[in-house]
Amino acid sequence: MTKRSGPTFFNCFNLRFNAAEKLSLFSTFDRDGSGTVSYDEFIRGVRGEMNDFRLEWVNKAFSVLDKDGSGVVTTAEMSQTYDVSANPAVQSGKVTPQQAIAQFMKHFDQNSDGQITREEFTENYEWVSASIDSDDYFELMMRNAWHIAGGEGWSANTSNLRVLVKHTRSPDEVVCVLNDLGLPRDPALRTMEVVKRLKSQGVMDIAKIEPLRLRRESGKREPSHTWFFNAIRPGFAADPSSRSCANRSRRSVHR
Ligand SMILES: [Ca+2]
Ligand SMILES: [Ca+2]
Repeated sequence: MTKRSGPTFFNCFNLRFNAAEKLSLFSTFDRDGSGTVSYDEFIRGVRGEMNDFRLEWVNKAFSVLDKDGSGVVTTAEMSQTYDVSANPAVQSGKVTPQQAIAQFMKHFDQNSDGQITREEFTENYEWVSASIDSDDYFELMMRNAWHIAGGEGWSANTSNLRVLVKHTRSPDEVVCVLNDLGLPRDPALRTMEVVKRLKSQGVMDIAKIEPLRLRRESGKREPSHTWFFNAIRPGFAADPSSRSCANRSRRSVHR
């Protein structure tokens, strides 16, 4: 769309604006001031921006990834956080874990310099956010995707590791491991590390632990990056099932 074709565009859709309003609208879409509105600029214009609630979750997730607080996420940091072992392509041997991490990094790394800035990370989630109408669902997706424990009711995290802790003096209890990212693969080392992390979160008198996963509630969608990759954005196929978000019960909608 150009400045000249802009008015025709608005008329086609029965959008009645005066000349000044049309010019103002055009300038809003024409982000780079080139005098034309590209498809991406148009989509981005109608997409809008994330609200503060969601932005806070994006920042929390970025902090989980940026372990040294340098302001950028490196491939090494992503490898420590994002587990590719369940990726079907890795399991079938089509790609190596390193290649899977590199592919995952590309979703965020817009300038392809091998690292992800906070701005790149946020921009990616702007697209994801645009196709999610419930803040609760957005929170649940971020908690599960980046293993941020906690949350209440509908937004309660379901992805973090749960373990059955057997105590020597008190009754057994199920405990959520607050930081379950980057655990060793070796079962013995993994158990030792989980016990260490449980102690650091205040769980004492541990005789033995057994892994548990919360059983899924029937009919409850649990968002993950599998879905995340299909979020609506230019160049990506939309996931029709994501429309069902609108039909779910919700506690609050802040967008
Ligand atoms: Ca870093
Ligand atoms: Ca980058």
